[in-house]
Amino acid sequence: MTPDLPEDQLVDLLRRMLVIRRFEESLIKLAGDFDIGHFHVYIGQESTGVPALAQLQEGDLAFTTHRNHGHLLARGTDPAAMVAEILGKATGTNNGKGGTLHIASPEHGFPTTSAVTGGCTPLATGAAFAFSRRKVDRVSVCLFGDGALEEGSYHESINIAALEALPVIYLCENNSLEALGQKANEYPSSTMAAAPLTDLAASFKVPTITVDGTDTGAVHGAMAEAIDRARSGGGPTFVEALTVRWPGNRPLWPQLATGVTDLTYAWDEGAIPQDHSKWHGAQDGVLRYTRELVTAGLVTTGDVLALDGEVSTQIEDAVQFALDSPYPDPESAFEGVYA
Ligand SMILES: Cc1ncc(C[n+]2csc(CCOP(=O)(O)OP(=O)(O)O)c2C)c(N)n1
Ligand SMILES: [Mg+2]
Repeated sequence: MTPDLPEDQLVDLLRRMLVIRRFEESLIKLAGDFDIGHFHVYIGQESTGVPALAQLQEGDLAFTTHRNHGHLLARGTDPAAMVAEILGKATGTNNGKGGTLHIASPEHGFPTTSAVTGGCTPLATGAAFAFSRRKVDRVSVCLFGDGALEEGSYHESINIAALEALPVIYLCENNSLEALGQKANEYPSSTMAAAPLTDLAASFKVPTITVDGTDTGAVHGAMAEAIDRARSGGGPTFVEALTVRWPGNRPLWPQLATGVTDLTYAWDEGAIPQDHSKWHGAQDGVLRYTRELVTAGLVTTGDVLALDGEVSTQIEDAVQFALDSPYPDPESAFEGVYA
């Protein structure tokens, strides 16, 4: 379903999802020519991060993970500065010193990225603690994968959040739907004794909501409820968004396993190839949301292709900007170092 929002905002959500999709596809291609270190892409979870984060207000904070690119882009961080950062260029969000795993954009509400699994839970909870003590009307969103629930920091954090009724939302992006545990040559996710995962919040008396992470409207509604509870002094909420891992995210390094996304698959079922037909037909949240907007008559197929063209040009320009940018001066190596 589509979120309960005015038409221009519905189209803006699609634009943000396409920015993420084209950004990540470009990055995978770029990584063939550059050693950017180990990186993770957000393909397959755009329909969770975008409706969840686009409704935050200025001053609200979000704490992300190794799979951070989509979260930062969802709140409007400049893709050009992000590609530059990932390539280690001086024009990057963090002057090329952070790389993919440590992108920060305080002006977009991301004070830091912790790529340590479970690292974001104390950070997000601490920010909410500060909001609560200083009595400021702000919320903190903790974004993490199902794997973070294996870490002790999660349990300590949610306990304090529950006791103190902190304005924090724990958004667990559970992408293990089809592959619980680690398979040979695949990237690990979680192996939990607890099931359902919401038990790990309910036991702390924290309200929980489970949604289909490919359902933009459902994610938007769940987050609206959670944000409202946090802002009105009702304390934390645990939202679990279920997705399957994108086939290109199953190997240790991302691969364009399903090719560059062809948006015509959203309205022309006959065009969907046999390979990965389940992904294109039912599991890709971006195609699902596009299909919903077209079916509801909110956009035409021509509008979608025009929007995608604009976004693709924006991302091509971002990549070119990063490639043309200089590396930092060696003299700057000790700037921003605290000892
Ligand atoms: C403390 C810690 N242990 C191990 C890793 C290596 N690691 C990086 S991502 C990852 C899997 C995380 O799974 P999940 O949190 O479900 O996120 P997903 O990759 O599925 O989005 C692991 C184990 C790490 N970054 N930090
Ligand atoms: Mg996972």
